[in-house]
Amino acid sequence: MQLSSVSDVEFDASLTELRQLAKTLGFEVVGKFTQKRAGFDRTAYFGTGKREELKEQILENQAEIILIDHEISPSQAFNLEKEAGCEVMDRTMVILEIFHRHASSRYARAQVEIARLGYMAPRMREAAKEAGPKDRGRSGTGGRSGGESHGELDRRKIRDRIAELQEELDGMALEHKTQRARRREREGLARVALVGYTNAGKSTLMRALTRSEALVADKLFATLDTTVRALHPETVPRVLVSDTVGFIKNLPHGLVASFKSTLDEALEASLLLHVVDASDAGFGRQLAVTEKVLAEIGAEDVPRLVVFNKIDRGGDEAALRAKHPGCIVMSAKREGDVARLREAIVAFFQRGLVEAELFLPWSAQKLRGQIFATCTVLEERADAEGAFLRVRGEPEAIGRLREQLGEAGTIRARS
Ligand SMILES: Nc1nc2c(ncn2[C@@H]2O[C@H](COP(=O)(O)OP(=O)(O)OP(=O)(O)O)[C@@H](O)[C@H]2O)c(=O)[nH]1
Ligand SMILES: [Mg+2]
Repeated sequence: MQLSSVSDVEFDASLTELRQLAKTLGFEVVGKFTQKRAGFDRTAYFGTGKREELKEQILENQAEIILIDHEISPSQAFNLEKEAGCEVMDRTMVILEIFHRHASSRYARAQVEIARLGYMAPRMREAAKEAGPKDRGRSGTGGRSGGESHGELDRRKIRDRIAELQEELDGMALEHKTQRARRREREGLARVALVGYTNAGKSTLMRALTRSEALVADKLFATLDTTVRALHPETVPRVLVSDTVGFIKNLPHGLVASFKSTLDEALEASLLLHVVDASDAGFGRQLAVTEKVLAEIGAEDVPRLVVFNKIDRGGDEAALRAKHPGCIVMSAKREGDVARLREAIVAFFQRGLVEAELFLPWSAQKLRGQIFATCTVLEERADAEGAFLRVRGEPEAIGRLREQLGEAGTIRARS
């Protein structure tokens, strides 16, 4: 339904996206049904006359599901479903369903389940209220693949389940945090996170930059888990790149909340690569949505590099450069472009580096590996007591080495 506040272009883009979401779920779109209206009908989303038309179109196309490009209330969904005689899924439900299908790790599965339970609870109440005690097997709106019938669970059980999952998640989040802290300790602070709208090409860039096997697919929300890999070929200091879950317009609130911890990865990065699909006519909106979500999770101050990707498929390179100074315009499919991006990343991390001289006594050789992992060694001399190393690295990394070398090591930061 097109509300009067929504332009035609915006409306079309949103419906195209819904079509893509449907495709991701494996649905075949058989018809499109739109209405311009000042507001939603409170009973059943569409107005009475329009609902009659819709019913006809459903019969004609033998449609099995109606996808609504808004989040609608449980009673609207229920009434529309009853009247149209087929299942109704709203945008939120569609997105939750995709997340549900794509979640593979224990962590992502728990996050998605919390969001789904939060969404389903009021809808199941509605269904139970309307259906009466006889029809208890019904799982409510869009309960298409609920697995075990959540319709059976009463409110309290749902609350308990959410609490239980939350506890499990908190435990895992703590574990992740410890892992991250350990990684930071070991490998330094050079962290880059790929963020951006879903399908922009984040995982493709992850693969190209780290030569890893990240999952790439022409689907929305192919990636739900954060993965971390080192930039390849390796640099000194090692730069770690993480791939994150994509964003979308009207990301369901439950998902924003439950994926926050996954996105902590982005928060802890020193640099965000904001990947944008330059070939998409609606990239401006996608860019804005991503910025908004980044602000919501508190990452608005992390330095970022805007990467306009898929330029091989179209887009106005000169206009992009003029409008976004300092941006990178590229195609993940071109090796030369990926190399340029890599250079830009490395340059970012080398900006703040300092040179220092460091004395490593023969008794402290076990620190040698750490020095080579976190700094570039520019020169090395040895004498009877140990080795002198002239190194370049992050001030923090050098500070850490200084602490560990203690009295024995002499370090003079030259900046
Ligand atoms: N032509 C072209 N296609 C690209 C480019 N980069 C990525 N793609 C394609 O775009 C699709 C989506 O790529 P992904 O890397 O999975 O996108 P993503 O941002 O990780 O998406 P989500 O994980 O769903 O958020 C895939 O079919 C890629 O092959 C590019 O520079 N040019
Ligand atoms: Mg991905």
